[in-house]
Amino acid sequence: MKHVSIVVFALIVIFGGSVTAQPFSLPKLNYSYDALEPYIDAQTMEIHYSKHHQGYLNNLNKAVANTNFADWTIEELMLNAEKRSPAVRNNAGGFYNHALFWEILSPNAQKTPKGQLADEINRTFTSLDSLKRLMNNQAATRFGSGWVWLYVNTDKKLAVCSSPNQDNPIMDVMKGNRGIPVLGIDVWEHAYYLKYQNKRGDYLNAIWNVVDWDTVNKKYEAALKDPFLKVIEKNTWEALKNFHAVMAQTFHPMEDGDFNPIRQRSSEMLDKAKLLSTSPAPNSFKTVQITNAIKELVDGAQSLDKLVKKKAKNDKIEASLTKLHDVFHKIQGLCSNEDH
Ligand code: MN3
Repeated sequence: MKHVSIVVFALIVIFGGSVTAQPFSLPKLNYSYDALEPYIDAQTMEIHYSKHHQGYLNNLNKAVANTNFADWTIEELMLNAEKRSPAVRNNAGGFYNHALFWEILSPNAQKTPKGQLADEINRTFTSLDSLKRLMNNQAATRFGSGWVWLYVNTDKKLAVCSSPNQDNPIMDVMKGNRGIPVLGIDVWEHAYYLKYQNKRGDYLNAIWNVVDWDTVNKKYEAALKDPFLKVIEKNTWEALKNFHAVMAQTFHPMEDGDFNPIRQRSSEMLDKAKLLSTSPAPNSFKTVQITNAIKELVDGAQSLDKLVKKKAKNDKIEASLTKLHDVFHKIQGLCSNEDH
């Protein structure tokens, strides 16, 4: 027994230590470096996977080590990329984007989409060929390094966009093009230069031969149910964000005993609450519960503003703002997936 516990303890020290130091690891490549020949050459594949992707991974692990976001998932890092360092943004993107890229490429690629994805492509882009033309065009006109994306947006519709560097539609930095990627094409020179040199267009025409629509189809079905789609929908609800800003900048000072911000901004808070109630909510949040909670928010902001205008005492203001803060958090909770 004693020996067993010593061995278990030693294993915990060895593996437990390495897991916390290196939260992310390189996903396995499911085919050999030469498997995508002649469309993507073996040397490009080897350098791209073992040097570039490995490099993003190493730098990501370095960038998150010993930070307060060291245990965040890759999605959480990307959803909150704007406030992180460029090292986190670039390497989280580089790590995630390449993992997706290897996954959607295959030497035995299914050449056309099927089922619901095929219907959606025809409905949105008229045909697979016109989708390819649109993506090739966005890839060709992307200045410098970047990606072109087919993604599911917050209305659960397909959309195409391109991004600079290693950004992608999950990231908060991608204003107006947010969603879950289902197909990404790397248009950095490191993805094609050895074989195609400056002829990015030839690389783009060739790569469709190894894009596996069977995998893209699975990505599409998963994206429609992805809980992060709802997080993006909530985070892009401008009226809610604008109300939140005034709430945060008045409630927290009040908690510290400073009533000046709320006494100066109660009418602004009422205006933001009214805007929230009159502007259309995102599709997922058009529920009776949320609509009623927003009405409650407008009523609460109205009473608070009246108290401020009457120059009421601090304890009255505090009770009213605390109640309003609770209503706001009720709305936040109703918009999140707190039920699972
Ligand atoms: Mn690359």
